[in-house]
Amino acid sequence: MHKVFNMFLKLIIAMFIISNMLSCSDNNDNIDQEPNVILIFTDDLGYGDLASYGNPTINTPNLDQLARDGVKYTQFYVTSPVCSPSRSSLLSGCYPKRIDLHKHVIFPQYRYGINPDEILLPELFKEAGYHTACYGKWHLGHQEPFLPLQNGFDEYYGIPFSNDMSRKEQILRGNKKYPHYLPLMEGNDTIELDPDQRLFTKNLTERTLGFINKHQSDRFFIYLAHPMVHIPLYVSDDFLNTSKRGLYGDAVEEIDWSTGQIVEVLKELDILDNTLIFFSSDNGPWLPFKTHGGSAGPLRGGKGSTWEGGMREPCIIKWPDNIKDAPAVDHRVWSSMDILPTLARICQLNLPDNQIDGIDLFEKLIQEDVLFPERPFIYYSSRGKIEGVRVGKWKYRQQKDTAFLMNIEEDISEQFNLIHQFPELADSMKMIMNNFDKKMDAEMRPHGKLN
Ligand SMILES: [Ca+2]
Repeated sequence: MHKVFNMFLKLIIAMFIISNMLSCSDNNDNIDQEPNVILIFTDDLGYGDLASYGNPTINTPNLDQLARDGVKYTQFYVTSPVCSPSRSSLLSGCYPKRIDLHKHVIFPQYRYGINPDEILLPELFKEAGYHTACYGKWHLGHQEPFLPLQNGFDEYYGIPFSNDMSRKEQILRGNKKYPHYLPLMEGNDTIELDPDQRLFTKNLTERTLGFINKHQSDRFFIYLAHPMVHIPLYVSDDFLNTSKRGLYGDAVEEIDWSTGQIVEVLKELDILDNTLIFFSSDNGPWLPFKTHGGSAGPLRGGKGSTWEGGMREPCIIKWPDNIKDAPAVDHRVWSSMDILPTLARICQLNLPDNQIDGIDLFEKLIQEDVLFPERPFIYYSSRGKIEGVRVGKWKYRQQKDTAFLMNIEEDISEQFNLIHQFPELADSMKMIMNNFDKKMDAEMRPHGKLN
């Protein structure tokens, strides 16, 4: 048994090292001009919530068009089934545990956040001369050292944590003693408490369009992190009662509208061809909220769980025309941690000195018939506990005393536990998972803390 495991592990490590070496080659032939980048990151949107991912009742024509003009990824993962840890990976390229942000979300009473010493994606863009803006939900710490302006963004407008962490909203839900207000922030200043959430999507879109207009002749990086469709759901009057899927559908459709507006402005300014647009969500749908939560489509589970529904997300990328000749549907496995190093390659940014977990997939992403490097993908629970690993088509998952082994490619809904058929494989994967976690324990860098 031990022999099988050792061989399996050695094979994976060797493949990982080789692929890292390959992806570090210096070929930027396809890039003759560094593109603008817009990352659109929604909140709690499920794998099955867009028409292009099979939703029958939510109309998302603009996102569907983006998927047709670009690439639709079917096996894109985030690193946590909840907000703060997942967001930390997108901007740092690391597993949340490496930067000590794995233990659930940051609540208003907490006094920690992303360590200001971590070098985040916006800092890389800023250093390379890009104009940078963050609009929407931050959730990586709400005291000044942790906020966007101190971490690479020229501009920030939005809320520093989740939209349900609001006194007004909690009172509506019967929680009369809730002491915290939801700040609406402009830069480092709070400009309003418990703001009117019906205007969120619209206002954030206007900010985004304004920034694009202002910097149309330069290069820009925009992180548009919609607070929707996290509960409580709100839409502007134009979208209220307009979808077949109730308020949740209305909110998704307003985000779809927003994306359409952005594409339209880029087109008008004649910079769409040289802009990379990425669209995804921080974690899966919040299922207990029933019709106010989304759908993971064929995937099992949702927000908060390490079943696929919690961590596999819709992902669409509209590539700049000179980089990739889309369209395509891409079934290869990758994650939000790979965004930072891949964008660093495309946009000629210097990588951080600190170790990261994501890898530069540029060379492979622009080709359609090559495999991505085989490497384990690790599933951490909402509270940062190790719960699973995926290697190729196999997923091992352990929750409390129950262990599962699933063939994810043949069993997308995780209905068939094959652990008794392949006990040695399960043992090997469990070992990979636990060894990875030990490595993270040893290499973890501290989060930022107020005295
Ligand atoms: Ca979320």
